[in-house]
Amino acid sequence: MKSQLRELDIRRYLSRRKVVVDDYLDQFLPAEETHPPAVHQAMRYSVFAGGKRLRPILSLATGEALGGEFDRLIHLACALEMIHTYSLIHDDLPAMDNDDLRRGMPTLHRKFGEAIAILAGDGLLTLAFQVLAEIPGDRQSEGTRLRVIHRIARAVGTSGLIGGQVVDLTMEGKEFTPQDVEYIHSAKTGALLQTSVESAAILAQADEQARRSLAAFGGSIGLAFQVVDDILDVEGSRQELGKSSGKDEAGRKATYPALYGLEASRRIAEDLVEKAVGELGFLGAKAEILRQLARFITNRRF
Ligand code: GRG
Repeated sequence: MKSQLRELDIRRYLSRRKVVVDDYLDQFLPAEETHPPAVHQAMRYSVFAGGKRLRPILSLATGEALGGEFDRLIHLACALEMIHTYSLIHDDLPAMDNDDLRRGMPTLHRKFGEAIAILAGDGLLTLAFQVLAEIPGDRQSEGTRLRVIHRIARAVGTSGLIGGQVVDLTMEGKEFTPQDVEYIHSAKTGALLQTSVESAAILAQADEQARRSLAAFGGSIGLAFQVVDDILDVEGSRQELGKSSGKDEAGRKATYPALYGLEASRRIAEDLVEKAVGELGFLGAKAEILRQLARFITNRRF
């Protein structure tokens, strides 16, 4: 009963925060009619096609638990969602996963064509760094802003997202080891989730020990998130997920269920979340939202 109530609470929290994040995304993104409209319409189409806004919400929740300022954190939160949306757009392209459904809507290249989809993805990635460079603050906070930008660039580049995607694509149909799968998941998916937490800690000027604990928390929930995504690809329906399912097995992708089976994968995800929650002790009651967000990751159905 208590855990059902918690689940309801966290879902309500997520939907309230999504409204706030969407409002600011709307302000940061150029209006559809801004010249040249084709690319701005496409950027807005993908950003507002749906999405749980987990990365921005994790970022806001972390920063706020540490007493960070909302006006600064919201720049970080929206930049992370722009980067995430760019990665989804490019991942769906014919040259990559060739998907026709994302967030319950036709993928961007199906709707606007491949060239505009590539450019809209590039536009979102670039705008994200502009929005980060515009984090408000006095001269003293410039160093902090630079550290945040550097941390995010590392998570998104060849040592993170792009590196993970390259190994994922090149391993398709080949024999893979547990180390391969852990690398792919941690880099492709985990890095952005981890940096959503860690960059918020940096922006809120957490001390070194707190930053490390939060980075460990983010790393574990990031990996757990992708393990659950692998499970949902086997168990979830296209309607529930708003994207195609069953593609991992068909494409002989490197996944946790392929390595360990569904039951063991579920246990791995739960253990990762418990390990993550164990890092939050220093925050006491202030970490309650982060704890619930972490548990939502293993309980989610979409
Ligand atoms: C840079 C081309 C390129 C790719 C990088 C991150 C990535 C690699 C590709 C994105 C596609 C993908 C399957 C990523 C795995 C992470 C994942 C499960 C994304 C979906 O995240 P959710 O569930 O999506 O948070 P919503 O729609 O709710 O935002």
